[in-house]
Amino acid sequence: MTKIASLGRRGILISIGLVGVCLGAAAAQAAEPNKAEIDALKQSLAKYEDYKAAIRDLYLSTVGCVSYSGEKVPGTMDYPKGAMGIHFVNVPSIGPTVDPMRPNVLIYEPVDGGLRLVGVEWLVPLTPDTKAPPELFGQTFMGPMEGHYPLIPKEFHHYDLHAWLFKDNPNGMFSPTNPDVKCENYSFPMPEEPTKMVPGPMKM
Ligand SMILES: [Cu+2]
Repeated sequence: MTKIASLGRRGILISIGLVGVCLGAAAAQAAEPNKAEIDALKQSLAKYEDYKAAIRDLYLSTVGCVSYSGEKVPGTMDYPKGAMGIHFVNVPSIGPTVDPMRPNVLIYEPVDGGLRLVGVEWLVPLTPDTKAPPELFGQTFMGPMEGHYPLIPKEFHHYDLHAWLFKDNPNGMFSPTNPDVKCENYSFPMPEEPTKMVPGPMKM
């Protein structure tokens, strides 16, 4: 993996071309998450079903309900058609290490004029010291990629992992988008272009 970082520009371009294939393979090989671990996590986060509790703990809303059309664009993330929902981000917790019990983002779906907690996300910034993509629950983080513009600056190069803990995802608990999460009938829909990949260590 670290070899990729030392490859020339050409190597990086080739690697990016392979990303779609690699992500598919990584998902297929990912270990089954430990059920007890996931249950404990869900239990500790259940208080955030009330979004006001999340805000009091500084998970702040980024307002737009993010979704992707499923369009495949070379050099970008392979996001299946579906939504990522409304991200409530706890900025102070974002750093080089991840706490499995404290995701950096809570994800809400707009439902009947309210907000339903549906998932969580961990974010790890890409730095010159990054040797390999982070892993959690036997899953390798996706990326590295740009920030999800326009709600996050493009310059925020990072890895991320989504977990749909509170709403089933037909594509799997750790798929980045959930086709069953809807942004329609909400005042701030935010359809986004698939996020650009950036060079850096990734798992093949
Ligand atoms: Cu997300």
